[in-house]
Amino acid sequence: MNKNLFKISPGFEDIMPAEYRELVHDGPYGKNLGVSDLGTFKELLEEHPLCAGCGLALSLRLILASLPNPEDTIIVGSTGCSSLAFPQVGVHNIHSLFGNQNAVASGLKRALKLRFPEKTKDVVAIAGDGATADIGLDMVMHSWFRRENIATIMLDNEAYANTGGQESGMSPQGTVLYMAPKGKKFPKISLPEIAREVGCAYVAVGSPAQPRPLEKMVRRTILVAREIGPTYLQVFCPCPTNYKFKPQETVAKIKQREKEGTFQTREYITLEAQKLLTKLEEGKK
Ligand SMILES: Cc1ncc(C[n+]2csc(CCOP(=O)(O)OP(=O)(O)O)c2C)c(N)n1
Ligand code: SF4
Ligand SMILES: [Mg+2]
Repeated sequence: MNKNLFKISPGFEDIMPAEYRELVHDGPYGKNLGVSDLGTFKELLEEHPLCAGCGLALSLRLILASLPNPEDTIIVGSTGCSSLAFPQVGVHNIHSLFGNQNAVASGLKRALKLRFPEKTKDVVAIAGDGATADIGLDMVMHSWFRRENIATIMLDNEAYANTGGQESGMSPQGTVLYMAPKGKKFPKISLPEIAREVGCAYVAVGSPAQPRPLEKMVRRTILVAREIGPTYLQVFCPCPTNYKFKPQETVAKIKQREKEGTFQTREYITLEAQKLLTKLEEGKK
């Protein structure tokens, strides 16, 4: 891919910030690195203002390390805890008005296809559960109905975390939060199953407790969106601040929920997507 996108103009080497120089020289662009290589390259996100132990921060780190084509990827984000990290991310990214991420991503992908027909540009909408399953649901669903070539990734912390802990459609039934003191009355929305039913070519649910499977899901989400049509990945990102557990317990929380049967990793793949993935993944071996 085009590594020249990230380079320093001649004569500016000395005055560019050290962080930027490091990113250009030691970043992952054009090197086909992944989560197994973490610790050996300059990461696309190294500092952020999110809480200690934040499942969302951990997931974002793994997602960014899993991008198949970071130099030609554009992420469209939305308001929420993740939007505090995106200004520090070394991939082109756009902040859209809360809930509008899939509408903005659709327009962007179409424009990029027209402007750079010979190039591969991956457009990935990454937003919270409130932005994806509640306030932005109409934009998300209609991008799926229109079969847009975009990947949708939800950072599911099961709450409106950034605004102090309201329940979201993705909070499990009975959840008590700072601003949901009586407990949620309705069950968690089954967005992966809805995505499958409305025609997403690839749908997956993962978590940062399993980095390698999550990496595979991220890559599949993006590669299928590139070639076939809309895809959806839901990443479980427990929030220690609003769910009141210790920062070091995040991964244990995921495992506990898995044991209780209230969190389940899964994949739904259409025949067409499976054929493509078999071809691509066989070719990689
Ligand atoms: C148009 C608009 N409506 C509402 C808000 C207020 N708001 C900011 S963040 C947020 C909740 C975000 O929840 P989620 O998408 O789950 O992200 P999280 O903070 O949990 O990561 C809300 C309602 C806003 N900023 N803009
Ligand atoms: S409030 Fe929760 S989701 Fe937001 S940064 Fe803190 S731990 Fe992460
Ligand atoms: Mg949330």
